[in-house]
Amino acid sequence: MRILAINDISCVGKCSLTVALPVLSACGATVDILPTALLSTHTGGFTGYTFKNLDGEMGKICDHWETLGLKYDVIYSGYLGSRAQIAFVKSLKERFLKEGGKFVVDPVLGDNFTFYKGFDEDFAKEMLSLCAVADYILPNETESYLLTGERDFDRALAALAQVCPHPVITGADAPDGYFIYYYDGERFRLPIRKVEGSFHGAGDVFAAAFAGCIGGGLGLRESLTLSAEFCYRAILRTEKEVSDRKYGMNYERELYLLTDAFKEKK
Ligand code: PXL
Repeated sequence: MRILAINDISCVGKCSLTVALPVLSACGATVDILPTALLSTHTGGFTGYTFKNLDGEMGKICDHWETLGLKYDVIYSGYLGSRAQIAFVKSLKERFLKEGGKFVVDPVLGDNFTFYKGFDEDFAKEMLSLCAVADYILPNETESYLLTGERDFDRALAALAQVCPHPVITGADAPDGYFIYYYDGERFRLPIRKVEGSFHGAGDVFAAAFAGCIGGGLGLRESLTLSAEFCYRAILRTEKEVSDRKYGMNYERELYLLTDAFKEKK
């Protein structure tokens, strides 16, 4: 299984590519990376960070790859640094996804019902157009709202199902519990365990695990269940071991859950 991970490199504060590489590797994938931006830290909670947009490099990198004839079983995209970049990533499906391959989009926009720094309504609109070419999208509850304008999860999921065949709303805090809402021909809810508080990088840990599971041949529900369990255990560990949550999740010692699940698979 060969996966292309498109995401930024935040040098400090575990998220994006520094998480995607180990997590996807644990699922047995060969991982190639297309960095979208280079930051000294991620943008959530740090001040004074450096930010270098890699728009100019991405096109050249992909032109070179075309000469190598590279094709992917899964393309997984996360944090994108500009609207132009979103348009560019859309074109990569055509150029690099194998016939029958899967395009997984984590529409990284925000958390706690606000946009991450540098993102706005226009950016969300462009992100929705990327969702429209994806097989699976993984918005958190904030992103599902920013993409659809709906706070109600059933209505948000229904709106997203008009755009993409398999929308997944991760970590939905509903009146009757905490769920993953997803659409697979009809609407389903998967109950998940909740830990109070917010954990930076949790969305990236979950999304990378999901891309690895779905690329590794697990079904949709099975992929969601395993990714949620992996993420939950990493959250428990982080809660115990990490005093400053902006530095990200301690997921490393839970990677065996993924390696074990995939050890019999080719
Ligand atoms: O984890 C999402 C994310 C990814 N990349 C960058 C971010 C964030 C969230 O803050 O700032 C650069």
